[in-house]
Amino acid sequence: MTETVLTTLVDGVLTLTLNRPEKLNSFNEEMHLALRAGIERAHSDAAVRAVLLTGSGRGFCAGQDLGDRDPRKGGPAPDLGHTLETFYNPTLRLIRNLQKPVICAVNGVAAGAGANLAFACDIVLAAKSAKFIQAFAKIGLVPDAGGTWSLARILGEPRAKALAMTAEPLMAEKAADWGLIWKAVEDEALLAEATALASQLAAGPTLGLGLTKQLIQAAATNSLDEQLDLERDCQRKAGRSRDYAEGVTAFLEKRKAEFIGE
Ligand code: T3D
Repeated sequence: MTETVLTTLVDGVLTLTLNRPEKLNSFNEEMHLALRAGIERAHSDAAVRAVLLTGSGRGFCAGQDLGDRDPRKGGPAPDLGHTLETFYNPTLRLIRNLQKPVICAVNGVAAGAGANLAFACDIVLAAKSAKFIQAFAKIGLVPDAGGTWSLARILGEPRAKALAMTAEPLMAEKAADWGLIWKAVEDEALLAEATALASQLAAGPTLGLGLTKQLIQAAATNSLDEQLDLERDCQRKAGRSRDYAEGVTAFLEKRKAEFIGE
């Protein structure tokens, strides 16, 4: 049977490739579980120092597989709250709580929960031809997978509401201009550029990068006082790491630091 998520680990980069290209990598139950298992591995496996998430074929991810939601098959309406609680929400939380960088390479259309999965990642690169669509309004749903949270926080209410209510596609370059993603790159360059970035981060001071992620995420809800305290605590931890000692030593010895991620 074809794997719904392809997994490789090379030089500390765990690459997870959504792999249902004939359905634009939309989520069925198997792919949900496989993606979650990949992120869980990133949590527990010290050999993983960065994650790269991308998709096979011409799309990144078209959200939930609507073939599995066909009302014409009869029966009671599905409990979509249950599917969010069981599948999307745990994965989103795992990505946000992972103390390692998660890079997303959006290789093509990202629709519905597929778009919002990308926005949950730490650094998002997209092919210039890629577009982000809050497709939910077209089928009578609300944005999920953290979409209302990401869009409102990053873009503010006017743009968040317009994107969510119109389901108008947002092209990658405009998404970058609006600060929703890190950058849009030439289609042919996407995977190489995203892999190079993931490799760079995987060779970095993992503990410090994880703490940096935690700090920036906490800033959205912390007061300045709370944030200053958290920076103090995180810096204390970072200052005790072997990578900090190596970084300073390498600087003083005028050589490149060799971080071990501890
Ligand atoms: O249900 C729950 O558990 C709650 C959670 C919900 C989360 C959600 O994500 S809800 C939103 C679901 N997604 C959508 O509504 C998007 C549906 N797809 C589209 O609107 C379009 O496919 C795209 C705009 C993404 C791309 O359009 P286009 O013209 O480039 O491609 P296409 O021809 O529409 O799609 C190509 C194939 O992929 C096609 O199959 P076929 O006809 O060649 O056999 C199409 O049916 C299939 N496909 C695309 N998206 C989905 C899908 N099949 C199942 N589910 C999909 N979401």
